[in-house]
Amino acid sequence: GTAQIGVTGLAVMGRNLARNFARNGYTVALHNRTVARTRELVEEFGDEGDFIATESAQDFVAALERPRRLVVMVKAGEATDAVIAEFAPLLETGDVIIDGGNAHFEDTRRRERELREQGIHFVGTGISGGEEGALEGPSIMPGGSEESYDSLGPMLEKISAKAKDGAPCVTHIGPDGAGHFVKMTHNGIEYADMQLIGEAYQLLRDVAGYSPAQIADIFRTWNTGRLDSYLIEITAEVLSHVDASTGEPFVDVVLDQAEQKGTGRWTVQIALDLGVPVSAIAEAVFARSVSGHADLRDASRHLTGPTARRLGADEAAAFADQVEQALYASKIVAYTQGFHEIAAGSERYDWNIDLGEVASIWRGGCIIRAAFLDRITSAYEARPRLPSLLADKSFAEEIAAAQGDWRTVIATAVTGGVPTPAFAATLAYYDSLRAERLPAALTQGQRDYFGAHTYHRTDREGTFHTLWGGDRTEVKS
Ligand code: 2AM
Repeated sequence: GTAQIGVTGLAVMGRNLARNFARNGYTVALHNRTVARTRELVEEFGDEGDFIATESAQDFVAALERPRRLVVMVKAGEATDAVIAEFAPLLETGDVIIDGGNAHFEDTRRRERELREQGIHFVGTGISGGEEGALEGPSIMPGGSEESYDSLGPMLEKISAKAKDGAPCVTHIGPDGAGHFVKMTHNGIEYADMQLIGEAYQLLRDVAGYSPAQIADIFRTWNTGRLDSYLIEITAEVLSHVDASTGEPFVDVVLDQAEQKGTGRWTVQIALDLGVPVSAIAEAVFARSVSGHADLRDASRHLTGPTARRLGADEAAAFADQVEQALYASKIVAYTQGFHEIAAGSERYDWNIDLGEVASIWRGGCIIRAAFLDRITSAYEARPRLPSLLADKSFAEEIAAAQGDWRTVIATAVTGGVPTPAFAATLAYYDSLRAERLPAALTQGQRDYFGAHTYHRTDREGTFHTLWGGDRTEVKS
């Protein structure tokens, strides 16, 4: 065969990825279960590059130069297993299967193990940037073997997004499921970022009294500063959009029940298993869940709250500046939590993930791309073993400068009855980490009282238990 890469699964993500490869000068073999999709792609976009359209698994495999590189772009789950089962018997030692779907990293670990026995490299790959990213240059997070990256890396570097300094937004994340784990956490961070932006919007609306159009302008201003990011940019676009059929702000005619596909939920489930406190991501997932409980919300509308005090114009402008501070501080904490989860996953599964590289390849192409990620990259470059982003001096200083406003904004939300679960969770995390003493000592006492679960002391080595039901003497256990 003569194709350097093949793509099977030609729905919009697969189609755009195939076109991206072709536009970058690669010969791309095409395959799809339903052949009409393959024909459509060639009809519509065939002049963009060299495509080899195939109509059977055998022809597809035969079209590929060796070692073969097949990108699978089907729905995560059973479809991925079905496609692997179809192609694996046709492949040979050294061939590479790339799964570009949003697979659960545990599935990726299993598939990698099974295919490795056959001598096939399985590269679970996170791809972020949506449909446009797939076509114009996504952020790419490949896992799998080092060897697979040797043959695949240069091609991925070519089709990937480039950061402002020209660096390709792709790196070999680590073995087996590392790439899909990092993509999962990327999405978790995205949930937190979106929720924080949503809470900032709600405060500007309900406390400051700004209209969606005015808030769009505020976000546009923020987007010229340290909050410069794709999510802030599109938030301004959504907020300034007016619904054609009613003339109302678009955001006022959309049903306020957020949906989710699962990667945010996975991020939290895995964090629970790893014992990593990703409270901002958890609150973001729960906030979507709360929004979707229409019956519960209907039944609760009569519950009382405080009477909101609307701010005057000068006060509102000052408050908007404070919300910017709060959003920035909360964002630092949300990313701190997400990177902690990646570090914990890397430790648990022996992936040896370079956190600075992860921040670096998120600088372009992906949904959470932001000027801020340059800062995270620098923080890890300065100290590769940084235990937490909050341990970085410049982030700590920025939070120190923001924290007065951060606290005021959250206090205002609480007294005004505006729900800000993610803002509050990030501040609580920050204060928990700073605290000299936590009530965990009391928790240990309670556990020892009702369950003889024992405790450690601050002043002596050993495990202790107090005879709560007896004379309350302390015994070593
Ligand atoms: P289709 O066009 O034949 O439906 C997104 O659904 C993509 O995944 C489509 O290209 C779809 O092919 C493909 N797909 C879904 N389930 C599949 C399966 N079990 N085997 C092969 N391709 C599948």
